[in-house]
Amino acid sequence: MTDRNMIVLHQGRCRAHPQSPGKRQKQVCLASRRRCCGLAVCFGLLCLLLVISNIVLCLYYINLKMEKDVQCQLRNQTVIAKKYGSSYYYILEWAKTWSKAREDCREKGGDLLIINSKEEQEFINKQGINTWIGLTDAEKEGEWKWVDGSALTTGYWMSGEPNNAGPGEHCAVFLVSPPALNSWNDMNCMKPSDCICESTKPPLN
Ligand code: MAN
Ligand code: CA
Repeated sequence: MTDRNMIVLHQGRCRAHPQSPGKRQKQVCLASRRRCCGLAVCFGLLCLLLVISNIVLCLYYINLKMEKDVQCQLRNQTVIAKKYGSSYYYILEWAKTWSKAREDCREKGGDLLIINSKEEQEFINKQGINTWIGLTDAEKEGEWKWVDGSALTTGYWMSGEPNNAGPGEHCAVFLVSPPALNSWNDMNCMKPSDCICESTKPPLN
């Protein structure tokens, strides 16, 4: 006869089977209770395991989502690409140093903006964004050169600029202004500014 044949579970309590002998009944009952407790503990542990795995999965998902958001923001960094004349102009948001701005422009297939005409100067002014331009005198003070290596011929400096006023004022920044034709300042290259890049082809993603 098996244990199962000798006990009856009645309202959660262990009762002897009417046909089982007394002492043996008690032992079987105890064993059965232990087994019940064991099962309850196992079930509890299983539940705990499920809760923990749910928490881990949730955290993993949140983490993934955050990473995705950052990637999206990075991708949205290139705000516009406008065609003007034979060039594309695209704006890199988020202020950065002159060198970093240049690096980011180059990564997208262009370079910092070069202003070759009065019309281009006015076009940039209309964009309403203060921006680094691809002009520097870092090699030799007062000798302004564009990033393509050409020397500056016509400059649209603000009145009194370039004045090399503070340390590291070796990079030109375009400050949106009326009048549109006087908007450049030489500024410390390490200061942050937004930037407009220029390229002959649409910017790379
Ligand atoms: C003032 C002027 C500029 C100079 C900046 C530096 O605006 O003197 O020439 O570049 O300060 O912040
Ligand atoms: Ca200056």
